[in-house]
Amino acid sequence: MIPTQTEIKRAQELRQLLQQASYAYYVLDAPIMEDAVYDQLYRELQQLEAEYPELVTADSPTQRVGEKPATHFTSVRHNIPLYSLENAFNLEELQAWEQRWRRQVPPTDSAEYVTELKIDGSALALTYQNGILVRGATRGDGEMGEDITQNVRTIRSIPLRLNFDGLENLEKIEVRGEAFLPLEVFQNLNERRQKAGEQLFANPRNAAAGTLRQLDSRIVAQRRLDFFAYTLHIPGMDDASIANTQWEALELLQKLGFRVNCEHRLCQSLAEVAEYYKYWDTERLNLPYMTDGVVVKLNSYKLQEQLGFTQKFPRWAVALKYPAEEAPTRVENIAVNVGRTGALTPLAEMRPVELAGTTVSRATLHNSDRIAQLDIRIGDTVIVRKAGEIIPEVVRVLKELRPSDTQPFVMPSHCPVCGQPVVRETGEAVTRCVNASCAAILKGSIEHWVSRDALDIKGVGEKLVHQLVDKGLVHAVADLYTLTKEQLCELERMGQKSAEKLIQAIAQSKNQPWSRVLYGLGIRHVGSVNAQLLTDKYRTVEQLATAKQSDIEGIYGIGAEIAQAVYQWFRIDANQKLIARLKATGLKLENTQVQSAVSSSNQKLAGKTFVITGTLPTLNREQAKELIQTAGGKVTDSVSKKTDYLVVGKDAGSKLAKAESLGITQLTEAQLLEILGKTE
Ligand code: 0OX
Repeated sequence: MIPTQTEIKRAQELRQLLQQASYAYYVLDAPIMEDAVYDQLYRELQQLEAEYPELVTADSPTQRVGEKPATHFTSVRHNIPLYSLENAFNLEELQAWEQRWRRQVPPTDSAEYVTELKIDGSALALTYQNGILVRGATRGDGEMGEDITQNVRTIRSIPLRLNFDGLENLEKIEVRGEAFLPLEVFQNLNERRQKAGEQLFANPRNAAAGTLRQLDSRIVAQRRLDFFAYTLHIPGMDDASIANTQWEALELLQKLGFRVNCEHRLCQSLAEVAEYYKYWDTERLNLPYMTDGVVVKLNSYKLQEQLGFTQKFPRWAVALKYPAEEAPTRVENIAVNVGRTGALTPLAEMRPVELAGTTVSRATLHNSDRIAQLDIRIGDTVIVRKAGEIIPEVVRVLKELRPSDTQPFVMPSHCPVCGQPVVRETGEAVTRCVNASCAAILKGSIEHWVSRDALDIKGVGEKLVHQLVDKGLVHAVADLYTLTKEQLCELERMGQKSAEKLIQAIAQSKNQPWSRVLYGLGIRHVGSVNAQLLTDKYRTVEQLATAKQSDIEGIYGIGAEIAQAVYQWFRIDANQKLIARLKATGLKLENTQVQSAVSSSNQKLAGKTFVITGTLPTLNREQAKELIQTAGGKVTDSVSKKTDYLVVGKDAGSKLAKAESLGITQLTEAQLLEILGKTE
């Protein structure tokens, strides 16, 4: 079918409206449209495009998320190399830089500088052809980068189409800037990774770089990367014809629709630059993103041109770094912690040192590989950095200061808590204690079991858990359910009333749904979202325990690593016994609601709230809605805490990200039909 003129015009109009709304929200931080209205217009455009694929354009807001994960990234040569910046670590070095550049140009009295905050993220090179984003690439080695266009498209503050009024003759534009993860997003991401037993990102920069190199752009879209633009090039055209200064370039970038960091200043002297630098030294700790210095640029393009570049750097710009985030200190001990997954984490205990406003005395050394790489030893003087102003890390060892009697650190061959041999599997960086009854693992697993997203047992904190394990009252989570008032009353600061309350809270947790029980078991990689996905498919523990690994992997959203971890967990005898005990205590190890729904045939989705997003493969929106409603479910337009399921189709929009952030279970059309018993 061919679209009518009205449909063509409507698609254009919708694209424009959505672009404007997105620009106002993500770039200007001043929304002009309600979320619900945005979603409605987005859906209308999606439907039009689904009906007439020829209406899809590269700059359509629906094109922000790709449908298929990439298998690899292609290497690309940058049209103009991406230079890095020379560093200055204090104001003397800054002065030396000024003296150097002044010697290389005819004498000039005054020189204006533009100062910008140095965003600690990952540099990106964006290419626009006739105003449309055609390529997004990583910096790489400055000459060659990787083509990550599909991932770059997911960054909402990067325009897919430039606001081109009066600049239509600019055939090709290259824009450079910094992609970054806002600190809050970074913290949330790490919290989720911790809960799922995954390795944490050391700082927002690593998290941003790692995210940009994700092969699945749907994951990138959920991570909420942001972008500040800072340079503009027009290949083959004298840059001065569109801007004469860096200041004008920043203004132009804003006009074109980019987010430019609003803290840039025009300085008439180095003294003003110094003021800016000093002001932000403390103030930057209040910013919602990471900065590691200030970039000082000569404002005049003419001066920039005269100065040119060295092999690596522009001579007309310098990064004035904040050095206080790193400091030397001595390693007094290397302790080894055992977490709930049994992972042994070496921890440097150091002489306390002031870093970015806090006292640091411990830093994780991650694993044996990292220790070997650093060759860190007890007695060494090391440089510690407060990475991301959050997690302290040891950056390097000052070997020249090493005392003569130090010994290389060796990971213990036996668990420091239970004394059993530890294992390090081939290809794994982590050494683990695999003794299921190890007190450290046990304490960690009980703390996880009682935590808010798991069985949510109020009143059982870290101290109590330690007492219960150390006194031998609890050897497995199942023992919590046989604790008596008398046993509890013998513990420190435990009265009759508190003991009764505790027993009641523990008993109440038997009403928690199967998905929480599964999450509470603490299987590696099974966070609460994955637990929901698994229990939606496997409605009883027996079904899950006997499922084939390939079937588990077949669930949308469950990858090979997760499937393997789940499959292996149920193959361990002690775990099977634990399940049997938990079942005997009356905990829910099956989906009672859906089960009874199956038997009551036509009201399978009673009490459940659904939201539909994206284009489903076979059903249109109305058909899906009708099916859900007929089965007793409710369909609403926007995602909230009350949403039970998000039915996701192709090109899902902002709802998918919101659902992800709220941990709402996602279903494909096929999964929905399966629940409804509508599959052949
Ligand atoms: C930043 C940043 C980095 C690029 C090459 C010449 C000047 N991380 O915020 N680089 C530049 O500009 C360089 N500006 C910045 N603001």
